[in-house]
Amino acid sequence: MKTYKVNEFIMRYSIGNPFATEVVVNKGEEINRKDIDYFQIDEKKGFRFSHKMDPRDIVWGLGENQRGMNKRGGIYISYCTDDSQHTPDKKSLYGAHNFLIVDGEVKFGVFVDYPSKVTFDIGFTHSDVLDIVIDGEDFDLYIVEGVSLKEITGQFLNMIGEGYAPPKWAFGYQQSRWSYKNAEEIEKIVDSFLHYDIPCDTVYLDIDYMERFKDFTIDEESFPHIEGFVKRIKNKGFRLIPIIDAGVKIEKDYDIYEEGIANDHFCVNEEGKPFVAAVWPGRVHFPDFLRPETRKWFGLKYSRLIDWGIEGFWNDMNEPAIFYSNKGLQKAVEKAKASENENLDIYSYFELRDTFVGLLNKLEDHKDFYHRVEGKLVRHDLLHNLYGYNMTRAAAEGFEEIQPNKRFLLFSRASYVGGHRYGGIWTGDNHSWWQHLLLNIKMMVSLNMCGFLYSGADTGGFSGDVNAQLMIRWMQFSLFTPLFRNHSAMGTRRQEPFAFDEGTLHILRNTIRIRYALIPYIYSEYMKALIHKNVYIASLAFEYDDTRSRTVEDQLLIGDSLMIAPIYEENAVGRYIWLPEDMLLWKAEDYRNRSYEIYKKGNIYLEVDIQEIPIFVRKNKIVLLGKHGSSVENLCHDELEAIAFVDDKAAYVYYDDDGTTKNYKNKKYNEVFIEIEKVKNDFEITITNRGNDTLKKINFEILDIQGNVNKKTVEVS
Ligand code: MIG
Repeated sequence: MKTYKVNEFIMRYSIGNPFATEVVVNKGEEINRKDIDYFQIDEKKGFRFSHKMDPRDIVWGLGENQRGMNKRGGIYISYCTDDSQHTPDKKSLYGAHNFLIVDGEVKFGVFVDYPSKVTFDIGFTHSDVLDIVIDGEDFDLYIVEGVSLKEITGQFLNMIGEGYAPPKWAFGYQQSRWSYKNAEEIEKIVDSFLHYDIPCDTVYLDIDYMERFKDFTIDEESFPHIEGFVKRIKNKGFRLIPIIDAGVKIEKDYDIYEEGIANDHFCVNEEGKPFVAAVWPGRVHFPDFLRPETRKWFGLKYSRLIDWGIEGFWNDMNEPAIFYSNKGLQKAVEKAKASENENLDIYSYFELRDTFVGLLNKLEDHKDFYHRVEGKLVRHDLLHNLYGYNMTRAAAEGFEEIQPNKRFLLFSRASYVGGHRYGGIWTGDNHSWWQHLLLNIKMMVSLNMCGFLYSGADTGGFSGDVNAQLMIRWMQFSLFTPLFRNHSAMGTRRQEPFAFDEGTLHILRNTIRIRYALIPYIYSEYMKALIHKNVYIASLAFEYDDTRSRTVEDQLLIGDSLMIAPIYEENAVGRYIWLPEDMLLWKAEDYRNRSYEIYKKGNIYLEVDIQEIPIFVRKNKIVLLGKHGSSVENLCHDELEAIAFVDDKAAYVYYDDDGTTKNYKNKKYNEVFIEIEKVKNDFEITITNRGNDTLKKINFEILDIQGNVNKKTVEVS
């Protein structure tokens, strides 16, 4: 073991010969130390790191995973998995996010940089022991120190590099569904949004747009004259976002396939021949995204769609998902043939059935193919968690060459820590279940801690039929997540806002409009979090240190000023809420008619009607609001509303930029500094404008602790 000091907060313990995942750039300076803080190490089989937890310790993190914000009580396995049944007993989902924080009297963070299987047993086997088991002997383990949850997270985010900024329009509402089968149907969706006057920025193209599920192709029968079509939809104010899958169809004369073969871009089997697996298009090869040459080749292919006028993509099936391999299928078929004349009983019947079911995403198949890393063959399962990460990296690196200064929308299903630099993620195939709304709420905290700020779930649920109530409650939550997309599976109940009854449509319209009205705040908070290496969504524990606040699992902080308490139970007419300090409640319904109530610190039961969204403004904080528009680009921000809850003094920095380029990286953004101070019985407002040429005035509604409202308008120069 070698020890390195990365900086004054972070130590790296390097075991064996770790694979270059390229997640951490600054590897630190070697120092002479042979023991590791916080953990006991057992090297018998693989490596086991054990830490004794205090009964009150909370364990945060692990990104995309099941269970609570507090991960205690479960086992979690980092091994990117395409499993569409996100039931509470599942140990792996699509991401591998090996960062956690033990938070108690003693606090520290751990990041395991290892691209294959890592098991986190967090008090499951022994209730007071955290065990991290690494199935390998070459990895880096980082220990991150700091005085608070917030500081440790900040140090970690700082170490893994600046996150991805989507274009500003990607903060609008997005409509998706698997089965929009042709151009006409897409246009009908677009026209419905316009007809019903519901803001929306994008419509998605799922696999239905491709010619027989082949990447970078278009089905010309269903989508004739694609360029003109993209333009027409764009003129109506919408962008089309196509899906790209990981597997490349094996088909003679399909140019991507031919080029891949000619230039050795595909993963290979033991004999060095391209590995064959089956996914959507039937048999495919997998591009070897771990090779820079292959990333470059594949990444530049996106230009084909960019030439049609496309500005955003989602990368799917990149765990990679495998329906079956030739070997697996052959075995299963042989088994079926052999049992043709058998009297299948309960055991043999289920065994036969499971042979077929088990063809999906088999670990054995991962051991049958290889990547070529610097001329050497490396078995896929040993690098598995880097596949989706590198597919998304390929796309991002491609965009960088195609249009270096343009921000594209990009997000992925599979991911690894570090992937947040290239794109966002969505949380895959959830269900239209209330439990998955709650899971979504909890997961946003750990995703943010791992850097995935641009993330969100399929709003309304992917599988299964959603009812109006769940759709409303889910929308009321997702309006706070940066990626705000309604997506559903083929064959399920339609879940566009206008697929419901009139009353529901009315509520959904108002809900989406609230999102658009909040864009000045949401975008500002997102970009500040990105630039300053903070989270955008956090648990209350990030700001409040009392026991009650530290254990609240169903309320969230959104940016610096807001706390939300979503409704996530069927037929609920209200809920219990913990107020960690005095707060101002805005029960949002139609954002243009606002009323407020002040609540004292403590527990409350709040009645919440179906059309209401409880939004709390924290003490001495300010939130900015504009008006809605049909799309983000149609928002007008020359006049803003400020809701402030001020005891003595409040301050806010309103960030904005061009929303389309990467110039913000060179400090080309504008900031408006707002300060409110209570002076005797009045409030003094100071505004300093650094470069915002749009904003002309702000209308303030300032509430004090007693609930007195003070209205003022201030010109901005
Ligand atoms: O096996 O492209 O998670 O969002 O709609 C299903 C079809 C493949 C899985 C994605 C989902 C997408 C679906 N895909």
